[in-house]
Amino acid sequence: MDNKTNINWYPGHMAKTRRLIMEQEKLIDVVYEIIDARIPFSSKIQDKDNILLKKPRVLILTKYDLCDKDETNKWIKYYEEKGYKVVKLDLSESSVNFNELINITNELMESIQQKRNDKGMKDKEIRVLVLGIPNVGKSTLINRFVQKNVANTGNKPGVTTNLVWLKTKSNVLLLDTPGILWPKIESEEVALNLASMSAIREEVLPIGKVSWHILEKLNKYYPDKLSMRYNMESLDEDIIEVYNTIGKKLGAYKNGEADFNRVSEAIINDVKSERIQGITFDRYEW
Ligand SMILES: Nc1nc2c(ncn2[C@@H]2O[C@H](COP(=O)(O)OP(=O)(O)O)[C@@H](O)[C@H]2O)c(=O)[nH]1
Ligand SMILES: [Mg+2]
Repeated sequence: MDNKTNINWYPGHMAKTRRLIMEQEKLIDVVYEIIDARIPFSSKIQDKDNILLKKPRVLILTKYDLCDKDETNKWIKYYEEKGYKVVKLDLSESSVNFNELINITNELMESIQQKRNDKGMKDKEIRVLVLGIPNVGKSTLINRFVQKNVANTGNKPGVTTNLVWLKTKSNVLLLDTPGILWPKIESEEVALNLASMSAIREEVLPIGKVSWHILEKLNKYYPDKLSMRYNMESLDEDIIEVYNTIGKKLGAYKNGEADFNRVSEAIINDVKSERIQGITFDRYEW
């Protein structure tokens, strides 16, 4: 296995995305920063790498249905104590209640709207940019939030032609293309957490390392889920034995050892396809 991990890999188009977003700065009222509830630390863009930090911001934890709520709620508390407005969402169902998000968005805009009212102007529609790293649910959020069956696109006067604002059932307008940022991966732990939740892909980390990481986390925090998923009577401390057990079950076991790649793919896919859920890999107190 390749032990040299290029965790600082940074795709070229990310720099371009950053620049494009910054060009639209004036048009954006509020930022929705999206993170994955299963990795509330690892999927968060750290302040120094973040953008539009002066804009009012809501931190949205998606995939709340898939997380370990006890652990994720500690992170929510942590972010709230840091001053973030936090909303948790389960976007797995097509009908999602966005009232809390809408209310918070309006609260964040209150003083700006008040200044307009003082000048005799009406409240403005609130223009929101959805921001986050890959695979956290940005597109799903936009699709669920946008009013369906309505001609919901079209350029507003004064807006650059390539920007399309989508209407929702509220006074919130969403920019049709989310801002995709790349995480600054400062530790292998973070990289592996991201890869475990498919936020970064195989080019960055070998699948053997990723599957090993998933098994270690399950073994440590969720042994019942591990033994239930792979139908193992007693959990072996030796993770190699877990690979062997899975390999035998999959028919991927030859000459006394598991086919490491096939078993790794199966493990990663078990998380991806939500066969293993109720898990949170970041721990607030390590
Ligand atoms: N179970 C569940 N899956 C979600 C949720 N939000 C997004 N997903 C899934 O996560 C994957 C990535 O979502 P997507 O919107 O494409 O992420 P993006 O790359 O940030 O735009 C898709 O398979 C979605 O169906 C959620 O709240 N719950
Ligand atoms: Mg997307």
